Amino acid sequence: MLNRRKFISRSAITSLSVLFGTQLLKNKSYASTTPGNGEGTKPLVISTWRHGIPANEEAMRVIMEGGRAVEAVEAGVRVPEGDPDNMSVGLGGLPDRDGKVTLDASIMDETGNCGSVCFLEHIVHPISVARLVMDNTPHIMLAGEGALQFALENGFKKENLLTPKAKKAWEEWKKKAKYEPVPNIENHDTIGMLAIDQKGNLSGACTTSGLAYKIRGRVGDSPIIGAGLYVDNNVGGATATGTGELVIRTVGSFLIVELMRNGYTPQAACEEAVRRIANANIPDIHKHQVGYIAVNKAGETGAYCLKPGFNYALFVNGKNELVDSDNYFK
Ligand code: SD4
Repeated sequence: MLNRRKFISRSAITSLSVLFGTQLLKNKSYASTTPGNGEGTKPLVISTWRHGIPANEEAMRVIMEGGRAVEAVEAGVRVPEGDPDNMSVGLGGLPDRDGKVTLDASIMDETGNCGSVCFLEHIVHPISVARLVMDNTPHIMLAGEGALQFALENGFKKENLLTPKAKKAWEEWKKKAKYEPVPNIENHDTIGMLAIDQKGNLSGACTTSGLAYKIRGRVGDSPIIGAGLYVDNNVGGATATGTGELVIRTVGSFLIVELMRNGYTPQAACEEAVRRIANANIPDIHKHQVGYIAVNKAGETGAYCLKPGFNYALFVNGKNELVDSDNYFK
């Protein structure tokens, strides 16, 4: 039980942070200059990178047929997962430095339920395994061998995910990189997706083969609830792409949702989360990319990234378009 002194000091801290938060909101540099799509239109699907366009298409089809947002995001991100030409998600993803494809994925629904898998091998659709963890177990995250065993017990097929194209890229990398891990590989991109269905409910999904040529066993932000993905149906959702280590250490997606809870627009919240990373004294920060997308309960969207090059797909009002994100390092 809290004693009185502890209670008072905790209340003081809470009041200070509330005051500080209010002050941040009044401070112009923390207010958004980019209003997202501003319209707040629903239903809506938003997802990271160009592969978000066909993924959004599938997610919106599910929503228009009356499906739940959680069903839509699962169906949507399965599109790039199953595409052998997509070298950053599921089948055909670039391997770790030992030539093994290891996958991370997470999903979160409108009730706050969530599930994830990490360091999973041989399964084309890790997002569907994450959904089963969420729906059919008392747990949230399954890892490696155990996640694979669970998938196989539930009817998933064991497959070779290393396509000839990804194997060739890995062999080339080994020659030049002399087997050194690298912090970030351009064009190696996760799909994070957020959707609002016809009932106005929010869900999200995030799936990736992680950083290319990572050390075996490395897990990124994508399967970590609060880092790579977070959804609160009363507030909004956020998801991340880029160097997962930077997202994990700043708990990026949870931060964005909490900022929105405190009155930030999705755009201002994404900007603040990127600013935290930019100001965190990270060596060689300019070598890294992190991109966030967010949506609030009203259907307003936002996106922001560290450096130029991040884009996202937004499907709203019958139009599914690729949008360039604004960035911190100009
Ligand atoms: C990770 N965030 O594993 C993922 C990788 C990624 O652009 O998104 N790369 O850290």
